[in-house]
Amino acid sequence: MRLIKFRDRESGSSLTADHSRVGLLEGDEVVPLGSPDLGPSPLSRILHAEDPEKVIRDSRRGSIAPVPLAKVDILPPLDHQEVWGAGVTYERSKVAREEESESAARFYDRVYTAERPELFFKATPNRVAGPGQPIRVRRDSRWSVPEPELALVLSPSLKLVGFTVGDDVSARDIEGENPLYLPQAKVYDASCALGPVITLASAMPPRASIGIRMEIERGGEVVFRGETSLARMARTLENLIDWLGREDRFPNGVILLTGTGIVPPDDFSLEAGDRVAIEIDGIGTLVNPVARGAPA
Ligand code: DO4
Ligand code: MG
Repeated sequence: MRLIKFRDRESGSSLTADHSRVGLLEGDEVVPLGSPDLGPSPLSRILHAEDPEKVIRDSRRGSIAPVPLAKVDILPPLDHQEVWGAGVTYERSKVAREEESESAARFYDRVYTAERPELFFKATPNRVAGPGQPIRVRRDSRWSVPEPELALVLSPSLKLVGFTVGDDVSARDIEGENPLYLPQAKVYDASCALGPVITLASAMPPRASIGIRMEIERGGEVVFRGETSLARMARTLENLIDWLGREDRFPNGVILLTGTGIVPPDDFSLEAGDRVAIEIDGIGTLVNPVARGAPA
């Protein structure tokens, strides 16, 4: 089952009313989940239930006619969850970070092999772009990249309920200058993208077979293409979840980005007008244009 958070295009983008709804993505149609019991945070209501599939089946019963996907705006698949990130979980990320950071290079090797993973706060929901919405390059960065990452959707009890595609957009020059600048390299408006759907954990392919691919287009041409596989991650998902939950509670659930295994070459930086497409098996493709400057 693939859940989608959406808004009918006709309802406009009024700031005073939340017209968001949740549905099931089936082919190129969205089956809206209609039950009023789902309340004001319907996505969380489903994902945090004891048995999400039962809630979906029950709320599907009274549901209205399917809507063509082409007629809806897809929203980021979260309500009130914080987004956290894990880092240096693939060798490729370790090597790239060692190269970008002269003075702090040894810290990346140390965290790659250490028992404790790197975990950092990444975004509040208002900093997250949905499918088709611009991700941003900071105005004070000359070297920024997208980071395609498998994102875990965790309930308040840290049960792994689903998966989505994540982009941990990062300013490599700011991160490389001094590790104390990491929050500025990572956390700013539209520095994170999520979507297009949440695939329930029960519907995902076997972990070892999950491929992750990224393509970046500039002026209609592909300027970077890369791929990796979840099998190349140096840690287990359960290890990351365990560390995340040691001293923090997440009453609204939490999204955890699991680190990147695809890093463009060092002479590549995102530019305004680029188009980033990240595909993960079992979930789909998250596409975002790139902007620089103040968010709309
Ligand atoms: O410390 C750097 C962040 C690493 C990261 O975001 C990643 O490996 O994906
Ligand atoms: Mg990352």
